[in-house]
Amino acid sequence: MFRPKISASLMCADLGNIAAEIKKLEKAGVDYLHIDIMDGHFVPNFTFGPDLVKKIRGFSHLPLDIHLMIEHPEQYLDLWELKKRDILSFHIEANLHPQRVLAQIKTLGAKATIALNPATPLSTIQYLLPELDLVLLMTVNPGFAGQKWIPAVLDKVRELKTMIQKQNLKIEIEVDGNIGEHNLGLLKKAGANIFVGGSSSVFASPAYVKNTRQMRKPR
Ligand code: S6P
Ligand code: MG
Repeated sequence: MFRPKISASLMCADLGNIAAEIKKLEKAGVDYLHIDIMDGHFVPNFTFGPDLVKKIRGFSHLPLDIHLMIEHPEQYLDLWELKKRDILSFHIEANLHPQRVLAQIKTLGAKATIALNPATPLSTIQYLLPELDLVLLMTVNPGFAGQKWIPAVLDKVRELKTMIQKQNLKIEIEVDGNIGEHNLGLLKKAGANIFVGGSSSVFASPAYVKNTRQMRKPR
């Protein structure tokens, strides 16, 4: 049976109590901790860095889903002490030699993932599909939590799923940005299987167990 994977976006957690928050997320049964890394250039905001990521590893067994929203991602791949089940994504808009970066991520042991902004066409990754473990489709323009999703991405998810099936590949599709009750069913039907839970879902109230269960509800 299809089981949606939930990646909880730590940017939306109570950062003053991050260890306790992560324990709550573990109890809620999320599959990944989604960690947004921003550099103030690729996106107009800053978030976490490698020291905090190291600390998080110290108090959670969950795999990390590290989303690099930075320029020159190729220079910062080995900062995260990647483990086998981790996801490491970088933006196609931020790199000119993606095959090289994907191969490096695989060597470091994580799932090789490319992220696309809402306006970036799928043709940019057409020739990369065989190198990919996962594609992260942004449903908002990256940089901030609490935005409204861009429904045009729904067609993009559908189109990507078709491209993957045509080539008989096993690539997961993750969606990120304002994922919640209003669009989960649509995105799931379109072909997504990993859902980033932020202020619109997992963190919408303090009841993380209930909120996560709600995201997994068959629809
Ligand atoms: C946005 C970032 C996302 C957010 C997430 C927050 O730049 O990549 O991962 O943290 O979208 O969730 P929400 O429900 O507030 O959009
Ligand atoms: Mg993200």
